[in-house]
Amino acid sequence: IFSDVELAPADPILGLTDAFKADPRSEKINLGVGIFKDEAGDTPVLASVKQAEAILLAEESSKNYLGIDGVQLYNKVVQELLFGNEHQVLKDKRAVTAQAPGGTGALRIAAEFVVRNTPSRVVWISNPTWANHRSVFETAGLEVKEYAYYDAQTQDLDFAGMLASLADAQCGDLVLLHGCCHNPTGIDLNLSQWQTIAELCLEKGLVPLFDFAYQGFGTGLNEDAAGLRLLAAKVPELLVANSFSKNFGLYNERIGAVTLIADSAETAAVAFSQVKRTIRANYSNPPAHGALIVSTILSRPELRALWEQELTTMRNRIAEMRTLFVASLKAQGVKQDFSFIERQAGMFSFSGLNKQQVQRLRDEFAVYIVGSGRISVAGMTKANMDAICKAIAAVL
Ligand code: PLP
Ligand code: TYF
Repeated sequence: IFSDVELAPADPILGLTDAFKADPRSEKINLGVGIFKDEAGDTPVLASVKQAEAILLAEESSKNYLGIDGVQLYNKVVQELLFGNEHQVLKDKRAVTAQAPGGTGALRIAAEFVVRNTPSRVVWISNPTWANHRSVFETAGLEVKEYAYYDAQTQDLDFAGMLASLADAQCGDLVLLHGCCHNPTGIDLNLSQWQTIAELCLEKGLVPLFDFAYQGFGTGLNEDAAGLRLLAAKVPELLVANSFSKNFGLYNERIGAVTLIADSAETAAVAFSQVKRTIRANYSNPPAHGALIVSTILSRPELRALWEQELTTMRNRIAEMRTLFVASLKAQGVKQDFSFIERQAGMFSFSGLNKQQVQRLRDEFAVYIVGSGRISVAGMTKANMDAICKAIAAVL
């Protein structure tokens, strides 16, 4: 039965890492995959995580199964991080949360829950978006449609185009929205645009599905959640898939959560029973370690303060690299205006470099970026910046 299986195409981002690893050139630079690197080019375990792990090592007394929805304290602190302590949806108990294996696992559970339990079959994703969205949703049985998002001419948001696309969405359709730090463009909605999207969802009966993978990487933990909190206050039904891979540096622990908001506490509780059924049919119950780390940090004030400080350091380093990147391109004699890079938020910058230029960067300069022209600014350091900008200046 296996002899006729066709070879799968490589993941456009993770496949790039494989190619990078196989490259023998010592001067090679990987600005492909979205992984935070410090000034030394390392991705270390956060000090707050190490301290939480020390506590767990001393105090953990059993490896018994978790419940289907994971660590209870974790699910509570996740809700508070997403919505703040005072949000009406929490007071009304309209939000239910289940621990999930990463943001990807959360997206998959959310999608499969919708397909199995509701009449909705369509999800709208931005063009462009994270490469895995389409395949996660299609594998779960959703039909994927695209809304306009990026204007290549202005290198800015195409909000009019976004609204025009979503005018074709039907009642019950899901709309995937990046909570902040849009991947790959780094361009987010402002508050008045979030307000317009909230009104559109309300008017047409669209259900927002937030992908929230970078909380704290844009402006701050609360600022980055403003769009989510605004929509949650306006629309009756909403889903969130959040990830702690980036903001806790817990990439390989696979820790995230799926949160459902219904129009009443009763409906939310019934829906949650089906979310749990979906989880059970996939992996029975989640692994504990990542959830225990996050809940330990978020529930202890001194650890939480340390983590927030570490998150701020990560965010500030990326912002500093954006400024240096723009200045260094200028210093290399690049005449084109790259100031938009400083207006973008999060790990990524959508450079506007075309496929040919991306290929030359890789072939001639061993600088790896994603084919769309997306650059992981989080992979830049003061040490590699000149080499990167020289290479870009040469291919422009
Ligand atoms: N969603 C977006 C927009 C991402 O950039 C990522 C990146 O990893 C994910 C989801 C997946 O997160 P995780 O690694 O936690 O599955
Ligand atoms: O976009 C990125 O680079 C990150 C990491 O299949 C990633 O979100 C990339 C591809 C993938 C899983 C994670």
